Amino acid sequence: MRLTRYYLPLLKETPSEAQIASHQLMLRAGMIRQEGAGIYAWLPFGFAVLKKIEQIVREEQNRAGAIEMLMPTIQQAELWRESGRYDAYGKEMLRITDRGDREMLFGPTNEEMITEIFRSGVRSYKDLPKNLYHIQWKFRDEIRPRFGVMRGREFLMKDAYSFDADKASARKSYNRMFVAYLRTYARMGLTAIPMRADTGPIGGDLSHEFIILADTGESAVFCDKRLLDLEVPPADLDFDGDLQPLVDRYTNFYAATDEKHEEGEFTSKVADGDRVSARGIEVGHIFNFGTKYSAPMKAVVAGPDGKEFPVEMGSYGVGVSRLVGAIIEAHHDDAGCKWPIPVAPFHVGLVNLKQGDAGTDAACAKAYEALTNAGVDVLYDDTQARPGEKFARMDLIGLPYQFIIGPRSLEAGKVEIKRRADGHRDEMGFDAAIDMVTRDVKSALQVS
Ligand code: 5CA
Repeated sequence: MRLTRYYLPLLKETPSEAQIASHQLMLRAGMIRQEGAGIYAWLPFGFAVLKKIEQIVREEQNRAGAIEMLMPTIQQAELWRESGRYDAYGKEMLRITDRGDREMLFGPTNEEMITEIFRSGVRSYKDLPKNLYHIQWKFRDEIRPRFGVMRGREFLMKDAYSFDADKASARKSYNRMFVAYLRTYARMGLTAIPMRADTGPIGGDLSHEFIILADTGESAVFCDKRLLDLEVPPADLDFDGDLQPLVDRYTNFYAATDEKHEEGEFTSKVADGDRVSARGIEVGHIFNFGTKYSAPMKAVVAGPDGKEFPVEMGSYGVGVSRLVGAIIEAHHDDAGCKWPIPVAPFHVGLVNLKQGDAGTDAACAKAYEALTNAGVDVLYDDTQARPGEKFARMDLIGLPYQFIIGPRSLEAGKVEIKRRADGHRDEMGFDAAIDMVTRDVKSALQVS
């Protein structure tokens, strides 16, 4: 993509309404635009990141055996009366009436709807287990939307719902999502720690929040430092096997959010030097709530003896749009974003230091073609801006590699490569540079 043809409205000044780095950088780097309190338009650069995150979430859900579908954003109040949550949900629910005065709502979550869908299609325990998910916009009329996409009113969530015949099988479904989540966040360059958590309006007693440690996080959290060093489960893991030992390896360490924190247990279980009390960003939340919805909504199946019983359920959320902010919180510096390769909107920023010069123009065209042919996504700064402005812009938008071509280096038969993550710079021959960047990008995109 040529920058002169792209839509990347950058801001020079830090907007005063943005208090945390990710919100400031998303506005400055032309990723989002506020259209109302907690409501954002996703501009092309931000949308590209959102789609990459969504795709990683999808691949890991599929790997764990969940099946994708799509439910509508608008729901009927009637369904929520069946579960008893219509009144209980309170002012966070955006309630709507249609022209026939029917009560509707913009879905804040989908337990009721998926339970209705399940009960209309499944009759026998033989059809279980099942896990269905979608990636869809939600609306919650938060009292205090803030920090940009971190706490929005309209936000994108992946929500999965599992259905099992008994508690032991439901635990297996829970474990599959637990492990899928560890892989999902790791692929985005994040270390997410599963923590014992409160269940709020979703309900149930078994629940974990997945938390990224960050000073700007909204939750106070407590955990064992050793959790940060655990190995990520591999891609070829057998999701039909027994995942309990793997899950136990994580949950044996102390980790809890504020609401579930037990100071006595924390100090007795965790050595002095390993105690972390910090702030964190909740990027996912998984729940097992038994028959909380299936019993009142009569989502039943027939057992081997023909007798009907309500199914065991769980739900599993990932904050897809929140993750864009969370990744920036984890990967940025004073100059701007530093995108990990798997979620980067483009892999390489190609900088022509003397646009209009026949030599640099031709070398840039050649680099653009070679990288693109090798499957590397390039944003080519082909504007007339001065080098200083081009460098600042590239640092702000944070593409993993900068490929810098100017008359001086060309004369020496070289190009300059800057790695945004650590600022490392290298001068090398044209072909060697293309090879190195291509190799690095390919290996970072390899899923293992
Ligand atoms: N139905 C369940 C799980 S599918 C559920 O709704 N869980 S939740 O309320 O915990 O939300 C799931 C995830 O969505 C959270 O972990 C968080 O990452 C994200 N999320 C929740 N509220 C917001 C919000 N206002 N803005 C952005 N992301 C949010």
